[in-house]
Amino acid sequence: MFGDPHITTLDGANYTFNGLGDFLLVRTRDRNSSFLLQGRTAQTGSAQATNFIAFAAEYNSSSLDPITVQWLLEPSDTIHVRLNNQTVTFETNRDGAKGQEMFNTSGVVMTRNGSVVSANFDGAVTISVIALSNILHASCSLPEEYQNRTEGLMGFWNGNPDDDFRMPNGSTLPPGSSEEVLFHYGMTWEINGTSLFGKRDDNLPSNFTPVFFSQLSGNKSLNENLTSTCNGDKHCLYDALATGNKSLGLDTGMLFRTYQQMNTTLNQYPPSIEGPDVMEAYVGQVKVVNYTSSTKDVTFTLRNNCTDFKLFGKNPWLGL
Ligand SMILES: [Ca+2]
Repeated sequence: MFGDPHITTLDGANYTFNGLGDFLLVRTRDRNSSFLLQGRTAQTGSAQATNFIAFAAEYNSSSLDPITVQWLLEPSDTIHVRLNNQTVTFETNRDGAKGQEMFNTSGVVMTRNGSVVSANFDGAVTISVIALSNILHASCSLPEEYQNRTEGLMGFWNGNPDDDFRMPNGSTLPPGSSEEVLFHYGMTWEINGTSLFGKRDDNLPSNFTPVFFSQLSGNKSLNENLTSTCNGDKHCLYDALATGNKSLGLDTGMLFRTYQQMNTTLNQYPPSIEGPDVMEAYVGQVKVVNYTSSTKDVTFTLRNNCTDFKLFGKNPWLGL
């Protein structure tokens, strides 16, 4: 999920949704836990478009107290982070990457690196939020247990992008629906009661209707110029045309590509490895341990140059 707002569903369907309000992005649960992600949008300057200005997540599990994290956009692409309605104070992480700060408490680990703030809930769900050009963008990684159990703007997660646009009443839009139709679909996920953000203090115009790409692409000379600047990327074009800001469009285009790469990585689950968890060895004796994996293309390597360990074979024997 990213941009103006351009959204990529959990199954990888892309669409543009410029609704104004508080929206349900994901709601899901399994036997032991439940997770909720909401997003708040505001009008992008004077453009007839909107962008995310805040995200809020709530994680509940049988073994933890409920955890709520809010990411709120502040000037100069900074993110104000709140945990259970208290401001989070990050500390320098000496073990982490340069410039990385951390906050760690029961059930949640958060890291901040410049304009990127990530939260991991109970080792299961990760939400990453970045502030760029005064717009918040988010991406999320959910555990497999939530498959077939999601609803909201991030779609119905079941491996099939063609059935992602499912409304609260259970009906589904066909793939390839127009932006106008998708706008009305998106509005069905607006939160009418109290959201995790609480009441809004800005007065929203009622019945905000965004400008659609089909209307924007009318101006031909501008388009040819922009098309080359944006390298044909539709997300970049929309943002640049709707806001009149080329660099915002380019930022969105860049993010779109980064998210695509990230999604490819996130969609891969770690391989299963069979072998003992504990090894007992005695000085002067050779101990051979066998680790195998039935997952395709798994390579075992030994880290560091430890001369006491040797690796045999591709599906290896570990000797020491
Ligand atoms: Ca789906």
